[in-house]
Order: sequence, then structure tokens, then C-alpha cells
Amino acid sequence: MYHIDIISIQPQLLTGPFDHSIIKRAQQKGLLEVKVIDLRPYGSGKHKQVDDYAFGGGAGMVMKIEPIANCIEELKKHRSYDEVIYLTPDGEQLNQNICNELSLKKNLLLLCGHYKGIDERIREHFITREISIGDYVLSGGELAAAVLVDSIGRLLPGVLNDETSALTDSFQDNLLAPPVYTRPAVYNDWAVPEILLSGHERKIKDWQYEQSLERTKTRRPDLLE
Ligand code: 6GU
Repeated sequence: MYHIDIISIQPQLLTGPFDHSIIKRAQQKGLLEVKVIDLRPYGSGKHKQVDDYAFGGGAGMVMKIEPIANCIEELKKHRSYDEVIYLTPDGEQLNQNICNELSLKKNLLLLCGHYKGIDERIREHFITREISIGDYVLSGGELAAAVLVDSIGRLLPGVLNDETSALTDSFQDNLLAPPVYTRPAVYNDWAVPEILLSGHERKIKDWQYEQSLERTKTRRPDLLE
């Protein structure tokens, strides 16, 4: 079973996303286990402080080293992780290749940052990989962690069925997916492309491939380079 632990100071943000649809089914089938660990109890002092002022000044608080280090070390007593991933806007940008690669692992530990980031020494000594989900800033790593869990979870063997197969996803072959249609075949006077109703499996596949290629050329030419 694939196991993902997520360290967060906002665990409430991660209660909803995994309780529905495909990722819920993956967990019910025993293919995936996701556990959210609240960092707060690891905080320092009476107030369980998890952040502090930055050395050298500057705006914004920094997440302290001890709570995170203690939390990671506690978790490592019970499990060895293939990767310890810090979700951060200055990480490597997530793409389907990374999702595919991570789906072949077994145990991940995800660390969600907040404020102005985490003490750099955590990154140097505990983190094996840093991932961003795009060039924009979120208020914390939780939503990015949810994106990562979803994109990995749906790739695990047995999670998707033939109809939802990941093999026909956009990006899986560096092409965007072709347009899709369902009933009715005509709505107002907007008809579904005739080829799709023809029953010619080979011709339909060719058409879908051409559409994928065309769509990729116009929307994401960078994928074809
Ligand atoms: Cl992983 N974290 C935050 N805070 N913002 C982001 C991000 C991650 N990826 C894109 N923006």
C-alpha cells in the first residue's frame, strides 16, 4: 500500500480533499493511505510556537527548526521514506513526469510551509526534494500537497478502471487530450463530429490523434519541442 504522511500547521485544509471520488476509493480499496500530522503539538514552549522572527530582519515569520525536526524524526522512527518533499513556490515545477515517477515510490513525507518559509537548515538536512505546483504564490503548501496526492493517487495500479485510464490523459504522451462529446448527438444545431458516430475504430483513433496534435500545436507548442 502506498503511504503519504503530510506535516501541516493547518490540517483542517487537508480533511476535505481526500474524502471524495477517486482518492477516497483508492483509500477504501487499501491502495493508498494518507495521514495528516498536525505540527502544532511539536511547537516550542507553553504556546507551542511553530514560527519566529527572521534573523537579519525583513518582513514575515519563519517556521522554526525544532518543531519540524522533531516531527520528522518521530515519523522516521516508524517508517522510512523514499522522499521527504517540501512544497514550496521555489521548488521544481510539478509535471506529469514527476507524478509518474513519484507514483512508483512507496512512502512519501510531505512538508507544507507557511509564512515566509521554513528555516533553511530543514531544507539542507531533511528535505530530499522540493516541488512547486506553478508560478504563483499560495498562502501555504497544503493545497499544493493536495494536488500532489491527487495526481499521484490516481496513477496507482488498480485505482482507475479502463474508462478512467490514466493512459489517455493529457500530458501522458506530451500531448493534450482530444475534445470529447456525449449524448445528445445534436444540441440546438450543434452536431458532434460525424467521425465519432461512424463506428470506425481506426479512423476515430486517427482523428483523435490529429485533434490532440492540433490542440497541442495551438495551445502548448512548448510540449512538442
Ligand atoms: Cl508548493 N507552496 C506555496 N506556498 N505556493 C505555491 C506552491 C507551493 N506552488 C505554487 N505556489
